[in-house]
Amino acid sequence: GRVYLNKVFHISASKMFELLFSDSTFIRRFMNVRKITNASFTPWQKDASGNTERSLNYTITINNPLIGKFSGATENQTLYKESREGQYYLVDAEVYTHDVPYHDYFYTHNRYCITRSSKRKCRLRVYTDVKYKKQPWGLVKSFITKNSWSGIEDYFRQLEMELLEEEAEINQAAGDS
Ligand code: YK8
Repeated sequence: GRVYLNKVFHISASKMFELLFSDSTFIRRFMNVRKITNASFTPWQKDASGNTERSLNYTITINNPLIGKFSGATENQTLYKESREGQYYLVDAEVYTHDVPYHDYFYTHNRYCITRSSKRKCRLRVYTDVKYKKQPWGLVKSFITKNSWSGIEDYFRQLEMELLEEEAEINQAAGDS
């Protein structure tokens, strides 16, 4: 896997969790920018093991002439019970794209880790891996991997930029640095 984001933001850990993992204006706006449409979220719900889960369905827009322009996607998120309100949040997200070539071969695993570094600061770390459900032919595998990494890299680069803007807004509104 790879680490796409590993950065301290001048945003509290609980605020960061709210921005990324609730039906926030921030995430709605970010989805708009990424042309992710028809988004629906289930509420967070505790499962039998004590973790909390929810799932998202949306349509992604793809900038790749080899693939169709749109694909439906499902993202299953798990907030682990080891998470501590305001201190530490660990979320795993499995993203399945339904309408791209070879979609039945792979999915993407994103791990988001938010850790409090001070009252108004947190570190956000995102680790990503492309997982295979079936072993494709070598050439197909490298094709999937290459196309996935570029799309994922682009997504998290933009997420970082949008978070930096949000950070500036939050801290300006708070009237302190
Ligand atoms: C989530 C990983 C792969 C997929 C895509 C597939 C190409 C298939 C290659 C063929 C289109 C929001 C991506 C980037 C779509 C977007 C997914 C997003 C960014 C030719 C073999 C959607 C995070 C996320 C995870 C995985 C991304 C897909 O929150 O290349």
